[in-house]
Amino acid sequence: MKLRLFTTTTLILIGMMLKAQNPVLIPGTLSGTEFTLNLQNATFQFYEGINTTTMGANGSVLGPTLIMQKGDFVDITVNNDLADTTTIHWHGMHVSAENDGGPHTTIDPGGSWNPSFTVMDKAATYWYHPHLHQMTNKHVSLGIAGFIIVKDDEEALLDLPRTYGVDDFPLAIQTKDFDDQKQIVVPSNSDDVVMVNATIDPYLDLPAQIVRLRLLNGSSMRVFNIGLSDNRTFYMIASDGGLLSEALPLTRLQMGPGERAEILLDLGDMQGQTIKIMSYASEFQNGIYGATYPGMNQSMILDGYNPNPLNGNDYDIISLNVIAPTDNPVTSIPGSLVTITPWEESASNITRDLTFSPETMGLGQLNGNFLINNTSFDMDVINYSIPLNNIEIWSISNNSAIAHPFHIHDVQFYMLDRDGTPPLPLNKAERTTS
Ligand SMILES: [Cu+2]
Repeated sequence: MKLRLFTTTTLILIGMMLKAQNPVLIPGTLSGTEFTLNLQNATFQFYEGINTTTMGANGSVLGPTLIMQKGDFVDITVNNDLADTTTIHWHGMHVSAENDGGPHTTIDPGGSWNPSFTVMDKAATYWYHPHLHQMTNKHVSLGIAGFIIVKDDEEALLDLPRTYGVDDFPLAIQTKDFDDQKQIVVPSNSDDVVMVNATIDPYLDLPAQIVRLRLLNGSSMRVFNIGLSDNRTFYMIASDGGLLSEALPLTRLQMGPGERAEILLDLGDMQGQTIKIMSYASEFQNGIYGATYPGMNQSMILDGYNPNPLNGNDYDIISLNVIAPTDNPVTSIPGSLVTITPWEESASNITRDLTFSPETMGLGQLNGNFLINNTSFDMDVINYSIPLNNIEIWSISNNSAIAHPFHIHDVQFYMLDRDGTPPLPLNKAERTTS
């Protein structure tokens, strides 16, 4: 009898550990044309009862979702109440350098920054984060990151879910490394805790209908291989730069750091059930941060990388509990979305070759810096001066042993080919990235 009791208790405990415990935090929203962000030092309880030192915008961690309308002239005040100098960058948006919060546009401790610009971007999911030179990782890892949702007339015409927090959810997927006192370690290659919107072991209740998820890989280095636990098809409708021409059915979606994707899930027949968003990292080839080995050569070392249960294994990102549908739900996946007219290749003015390489070759290369065209980033050097409205072909080669994400401030791009092969449908979805 005692043994049975013990057994039952053990099973209940295991059951509790497997069940997602925490309702995912949904950031509040700010909308209109005037926005204020107050950057602050704070503490946040990632773990119940334990205060972790963090940074946040208008709160203890992350920041409010900024909802902007294409064509609006927006005026933003960023107050820096941190002890550190920092910047805030509107990642993915078409914004002039002085308003874009790159490493040169610093805000001193106690200072303010007041960018303003016309929103020229298509409806899509963008994000903001600090971008101080060599401090970006620290400030983002400690907590500052927020979504920007741009809306436009084209998107408004489509029968898509768009009620924030009801059938349209932003999900920032991040991994962090915590020390024994549950403080965030940064920099670190030992990020073994997965969170969504700063919530560890999260769940989200979703209505039994078509729902829209705005996924952001907000991690510093980790790549995710997004899929659903029952391997059901989901539908990608937008990449970093806007809506695709049609909904793209997928069972896997690889997302690099900084990347966003909007997906639709059809949960119409699922009420009462639970599925999970997973990262199927066991499917990664080596040479990706998140694979069993981070370098293409298995002898290559990345300090702190192994052992880590996330590397090369499949793991849960968030549990989705399907609840009753809302009134007037969206019930079908739209076919065509928007018309996209890529620039003509023949219209390009110049081809530039950019080659990534490690600063030092050899088995230790992953621990070192990386270069573009054998050149390191220099705050005082302008590498290219590009005439406004130039159409350019950039040919990107990776001569290092690890995959790198790539993005350009201010501008979006279309993909012509990958290793000489025209884009597959998924790669076409990468047509714009930033
Ligand atoms: Cu950026």
